[in-house]
Amino acid sequence: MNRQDVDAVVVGAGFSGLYMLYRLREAGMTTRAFEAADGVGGVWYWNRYPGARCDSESIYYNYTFSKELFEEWSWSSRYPEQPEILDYLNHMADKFELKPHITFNTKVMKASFHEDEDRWYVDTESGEQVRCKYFITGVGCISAANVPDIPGLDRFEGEWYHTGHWPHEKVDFTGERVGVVGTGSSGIQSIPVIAEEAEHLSVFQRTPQYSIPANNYPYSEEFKKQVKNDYDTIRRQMRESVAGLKFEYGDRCVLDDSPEKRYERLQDGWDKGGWHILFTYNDLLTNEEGNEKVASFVQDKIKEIVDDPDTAEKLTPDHYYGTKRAIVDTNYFETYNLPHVTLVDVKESPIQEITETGVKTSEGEYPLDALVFATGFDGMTGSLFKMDIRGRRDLSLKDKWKDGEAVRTYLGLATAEFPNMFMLTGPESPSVLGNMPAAIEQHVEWVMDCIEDSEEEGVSVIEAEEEAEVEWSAHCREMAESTLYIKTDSWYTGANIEGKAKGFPIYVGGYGPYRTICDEVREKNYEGFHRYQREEL
Ligand code: NA7
Repeated sequence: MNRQDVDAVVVGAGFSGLYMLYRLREAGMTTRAFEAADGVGGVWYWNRYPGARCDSESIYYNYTFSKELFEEWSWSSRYPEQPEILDYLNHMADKFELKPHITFNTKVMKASFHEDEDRWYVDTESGEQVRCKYFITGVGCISAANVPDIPGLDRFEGEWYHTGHWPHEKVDFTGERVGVVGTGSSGIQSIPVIAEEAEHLSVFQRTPQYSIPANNYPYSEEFKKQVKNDYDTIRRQMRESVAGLKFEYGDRCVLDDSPEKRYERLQDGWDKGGWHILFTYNDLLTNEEGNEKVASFVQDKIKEIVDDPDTAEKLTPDHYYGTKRAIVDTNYFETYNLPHVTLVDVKESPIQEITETGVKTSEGEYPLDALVFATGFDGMTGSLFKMDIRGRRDLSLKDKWKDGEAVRTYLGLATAEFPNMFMLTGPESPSVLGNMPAAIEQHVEWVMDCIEDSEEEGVSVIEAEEEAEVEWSAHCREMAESTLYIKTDSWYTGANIEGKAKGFPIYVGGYGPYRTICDEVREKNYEGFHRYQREEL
């Protein structure tokens, strides 16, 4: 077999894979990068559904490693839309001439560590094999699409789509009866836009969600100029804050305020839009009574917006606010006031099957020309498990992390028995609880430092120690258990995927503190990692 030998293989060409590839190449390392799609972008390549946009504010949703890149790019509005993010990532990849170093349309099927050589062997779908020292995954943590196993889908005579695998050509719903299953971020963003076209829209909701108006607006030319002058501040906020953008928790607890003052603050957050409410109080995610007060504010808003009381009741969530990923919308609840939009509560009347012509629930059939699954992803581990990753003694990652509770990593970056493998935005890192590009830059920079330090010191193998990862996992779990996150089913816990064991493989301590921990590990000569030269074996 014709096998290439390189220093590092990177899987994925989204935000994380692109930056990792750039840094490796800057360091003079030989690389291969593989990407399943025929272009860069990662989740932003695939998530092209109507209304797709990011819920981080644009000026934070970019890299800051290059001041020049930051200054030459201008976002058009407060929240970046999918086409603009994709343009940005293409611009970055072109600027740094990364595309010639990426093999597109190619899935990595298998990666196995050969202990006798301390090398990874990476096999692709096209039959190519590459041998490398470092195996780095930039596969995202919410990128393995979940299409629910509803009987009859194969019989459906209309078109069906998953929001995370949207066709490239525009899908025109004009004059069609459309069904949307799922009301997470993707459903909530796409429902108002689909409703503008469809003749009739039926929304199949399993769990109602809190959502806050985005209050989106175009950036003025003056603001765009000002942002370029604020590079240092924005970079610092992204690196040091708790969630990788401008927000910091203040010193106020929910119950510190009188009901009137609390209403005033929450109303202010509601008017500003986006994630403001989430950061108004510092104990929102730890204090049940406080959380209920904030939840009740949003519940009342839903009932004010939605005209029909029965529909409003069905749209009103009863879980703790903020414990599912906070959603930001444009006209979501207002859409249910349109005469051609119907809400179907599938907890009350479950979907029984999909027929040739629609969706059948226990209460009857909804005739449909098109069906959209906005049913999310097998989060955290799904995209890693799509590859057959094997460490020492042919141990598969899937077997090592057999169920949710068994996910074990050290810092979310590495896992014992899988030497020289690094995961960008891996399970048990804090990345999904904030602004991803900020988490990604930190991960890539730490991994690059680690590789360069090792190369300089002549260390050929670096592997998380079992003890360190047991401790890190226990720490992550303990911290999660002190919050309300674990009291709500979500893709964070794995509860959205049938048969997946529940856990909470996320570090909830925040980006800033996590960065400090990672830096300390490096300062202590990679404490918790076993590093050696092959000769020592
Ligand atoms: P999410 O947030 O996981 O939302 C998926 C939605 O689909 C959610 O409402 C689910 O209900 C629903 N769902 C999942 N399976 C089913 C079945 N079988 N029947 C009915 N409804 C179902 O995914 P998104 O794509 O919206 O967003 C993912 C992330 O991307 C988001 O958090 C942002 O970070 C960006 P459930 O709540 O599980 O009862």
